[in-house]
Amino acid sequence: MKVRTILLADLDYFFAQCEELRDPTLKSKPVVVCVYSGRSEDSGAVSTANYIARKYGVKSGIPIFLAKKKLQDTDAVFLPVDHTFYEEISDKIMQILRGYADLFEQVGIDEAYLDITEKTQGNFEEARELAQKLKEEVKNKQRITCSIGIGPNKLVAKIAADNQKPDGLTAIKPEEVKSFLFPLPVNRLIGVGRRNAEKMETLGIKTIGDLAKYDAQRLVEVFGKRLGVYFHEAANGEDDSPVQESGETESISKISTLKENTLDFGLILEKANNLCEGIHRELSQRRLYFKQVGIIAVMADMSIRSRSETLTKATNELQALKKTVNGLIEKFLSESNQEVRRIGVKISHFTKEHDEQKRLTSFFETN
Ligand code: TTP
Ligand code: MG
Repeated sequence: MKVRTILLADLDYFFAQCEELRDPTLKSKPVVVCVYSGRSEDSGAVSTANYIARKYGVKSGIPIFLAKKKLQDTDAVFLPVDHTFYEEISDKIMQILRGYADLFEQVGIDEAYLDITEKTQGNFEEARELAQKLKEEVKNKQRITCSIGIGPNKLVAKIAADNQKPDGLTAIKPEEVKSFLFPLPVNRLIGVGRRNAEKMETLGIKTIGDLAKYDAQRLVEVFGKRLGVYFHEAANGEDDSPVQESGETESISKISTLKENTLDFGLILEKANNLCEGIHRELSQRRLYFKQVGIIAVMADMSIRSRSETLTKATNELQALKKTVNGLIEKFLSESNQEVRRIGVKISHFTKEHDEQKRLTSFFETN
């Protein structure tokens, strides 16, 4: 397989950094950005916090009252989320990042993958220089710092970016992947949540290296085929998922509130299946094929989580939609320790029926 050079840029403590940008006097204080649920004055959860607040143990997802307690003797500032403002800044930064990439894929509001294989001719020293330039441009033009990971694939780039924060830069060459990954705790792998990590611990797996060396067949027996195979490959630093340009930004999504907050797979799936049917009706009317499927979960504390999967081939089938959503929810719940309040389904990366048929025809003609 061709050696690729993939870069992940993750903006540092993003919402809180945006607030510091708007009011530079905040820079010397703990800053906590909050999602207030409105049920009572301090109910809700922390969206993110700057690094000063993090020193006191404040982090994404904890209750606001707990953050207040941890910061009670400080001059901490608590602010409500202002998505419109953060999106404006994010859009400008993403535009800069796009200019450095052969292929560009934005993930969420503050992260993007860049395939820079051609731009750097597969040379990791050049990749490092490109990353340095990119960081400087973002800092000079938008006054925002970011942390960057570089690796031979998206999986390694992502873990590398988490290696040094804030304002970090970590580049892992293909021959360094194993020595970089193996000593890390197994929960640093995307997809290994608390529950899976606990299960692994009972098998004697503590580090990514332990997981990589564990019998692959046995992993499949314990975690099922999809996850078992994924864990084996991921722990060995293997990942061939492409950096995916999002052609049309258009998507179809539906979201619905559950009867009660729950972690019950059956209840959540039933609701999600109804949403799939509604989405599929709209899809059929518009004669579209989709290639990406996502789920959105609003948790009991009102925080929002999402997961998505890119299919190997575009489809318009309800069964394929339901099956993918089923898999995403199952994996999501295995990693979640909090109850779900609302569940949503989203499809995107559309192609037209007409184009899909044309592609098939040319496939048959050339084969
Ligand atoms: P992250 O990149 O996960 O976090 P961060 O940018 O705040 O911090 P880091 O320096 O570690 O990258 O998430 C990006 C933004 O998404 C974050 O600023 C706020 C929001 N967010 C939530 O609202 N809830 C959450 O649970 C998380 C993890 C993030
Ligand atoms: Mg970030």
